[in-house]
Amino acid sequence: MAAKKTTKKANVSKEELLSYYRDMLLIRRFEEKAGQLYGMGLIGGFCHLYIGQEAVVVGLEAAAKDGDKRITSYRDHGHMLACGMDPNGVMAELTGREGGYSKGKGGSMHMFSKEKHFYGGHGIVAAQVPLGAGLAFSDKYRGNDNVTFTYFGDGAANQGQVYETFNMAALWDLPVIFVIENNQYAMGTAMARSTSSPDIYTRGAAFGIKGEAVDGMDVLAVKEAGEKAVAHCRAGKGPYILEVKTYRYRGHSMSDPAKYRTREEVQKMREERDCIEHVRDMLLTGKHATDDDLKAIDKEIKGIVNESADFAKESPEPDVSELYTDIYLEAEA
Ligand SMILES: Cc1ncc(C[n+]2csc(CCOP(=O)(O)OP(=O)(O)O)c2C)c(N)n1
Ligand SMILES: [Mg+2]
Repeated sequence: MAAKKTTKKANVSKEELLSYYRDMLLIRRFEEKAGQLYGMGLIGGFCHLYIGQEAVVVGLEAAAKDGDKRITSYRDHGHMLACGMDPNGVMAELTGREGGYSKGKGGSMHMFSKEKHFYGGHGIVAAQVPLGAGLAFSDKYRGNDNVTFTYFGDGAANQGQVYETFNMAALWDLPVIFVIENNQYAMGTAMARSTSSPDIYTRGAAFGIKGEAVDGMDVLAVKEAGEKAVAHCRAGKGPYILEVKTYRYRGHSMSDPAKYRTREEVQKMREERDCIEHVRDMLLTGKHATDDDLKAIDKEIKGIVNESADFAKESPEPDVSELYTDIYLEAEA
């Protein structure tokens, strides 16, 4: 189960709360729409939705600055939207269309944005972890103060390459934040069946890497922990581990019937711990927004998501000649 509710009396402005609400809602509605398009056969292959985990990326993006990098697994749509990538380009990539971020040739798991410093989208479990350390190495080498957010799951945390990476990141004081999105399951395997210790964040101790666990259903707690980790990295103190306790509401991918957990378990999380409802409550009880204000935001988000779906349906499929492009880097003359 995710960590207990930990929100202290929040020192947060109305504007901040509204922006977190908006950003988390955009991810949720976008993912719901992606699920629908998948059901209609417009999205092929695999599709891993991020519903339930929205507070993780939104909280951490609130702690980031321009120039910081991010890299993650296949469950990546939320990360792309949270760092400001265009919903139209993301949705069109999901449907394999020319207007997509990889011109329709990459799909859900292979999208990148140089402009937003988003380095994918990786289908091989934990492959992004050494790559993330490499990105951080490049910043250290260049002598700037950027940090790299390297996201991976509780299942990925059991991969050997994670520990090879921890060693190098600590040895070279790389400015990388290892964000373990602990959503309690790796495909159909509950964490207790695969992982020897429930506290994954302690696994950096052998390498001298500081770590902490955070309530991932609370966007403010995530942001606060993110700011601490970022300050550590920017000060040149090396890597930091954040184990963010979260929960995915949907199956592992769209083809997962999720028979390994009860409906009641999912329902309980939705009803008692939902990250969007939590901010909604704060906005209403703090009188920062009225029901009508929130309805207007909901409407605006729905409009953005519907537009992205229309764009994704209307954009043409890539031309056959595109099979031969973007394979090798063209040498400059
Ligand atoms: C090296 C490798 N082994 C196995 C798989 C199959 N696989 C895909 S996702 C996954 C589970 C990963 O779970 P976790 O790291 O907790 O991430 P989550 O899906 O929960 O976000 C597995 C075993 C793979 N893609 N790559
Ligand atoms: Mg997991």
